Amino acid sequence: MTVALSSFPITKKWPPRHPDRLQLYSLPTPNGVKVSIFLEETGLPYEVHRVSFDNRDQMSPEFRSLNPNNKIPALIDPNGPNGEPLPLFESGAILIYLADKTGQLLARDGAARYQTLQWLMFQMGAVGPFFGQVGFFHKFAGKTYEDKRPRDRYAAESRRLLAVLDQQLAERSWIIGDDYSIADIATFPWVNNLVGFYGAAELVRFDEFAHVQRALKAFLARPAVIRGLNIPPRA
Ligand SMILES: N[C@@H](CCC(=O)N[C@@H](CS)C(=O)NCC(=O)O)C(=O)O
Repeated sequence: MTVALSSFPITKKWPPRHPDRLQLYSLPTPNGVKVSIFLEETGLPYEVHRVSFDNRDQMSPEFRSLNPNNKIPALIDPNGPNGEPLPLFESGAILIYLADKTGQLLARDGAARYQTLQWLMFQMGAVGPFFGQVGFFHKFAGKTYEDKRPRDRYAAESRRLLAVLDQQLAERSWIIGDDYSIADIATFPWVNNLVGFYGAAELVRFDEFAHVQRALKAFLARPAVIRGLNIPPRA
């Protein structure tokens, strides 16, 4: 029996205008834009709904019915496996699912598939969490803490991660080689955020990572990235 999209409580708070399209619930944060950039790169039809942090939308019962971890991005594919709607959260899982659905930006099999997933996990398990802590201690509430040891610890680890990435990019255009992939889509929004919005370029001495700088510049020049970085618009 096919489950209707309307049976998902989240559709009561954010009614779909195009129920046949992917429903994305997001904001243009480094995790949110991974999905909008992927969708813009591939042209998969979707409808985006803004989850306002100012209104604490992520804590609403409707949003939590889709993601009990109350974080964006989350999505529903009305036409998932076996034609049933598929609800998903966690940006890495969403990227893998959409890449497999479209056959784009992740090899279907072979070494390249697992190398892409390896670097995606590197982003999910290390780059995102550590860069995020730099944001907290350098730009947000933790900025006023007198004890600078937490900030310095996260900045040092972020520098180390940037060095790993720099070495990987020294002989490659993109993270896994000549092919742009979901590993790049997951990683560069975080690098961009670290040195842009968080203002931590000096703290992590970003000028020492020439290969990361070059790849970030190429990433930010892609038309789909330019669009995706502002989807959904903040207001
Ligand atoms: N591991 C999760 C992390 C998601 C996440 O941290 N999202 C942030 C925005 S970048 C969020 O929704 N924050 C709202 C909150 O914590 O209340 C993913 O990659 O999807």
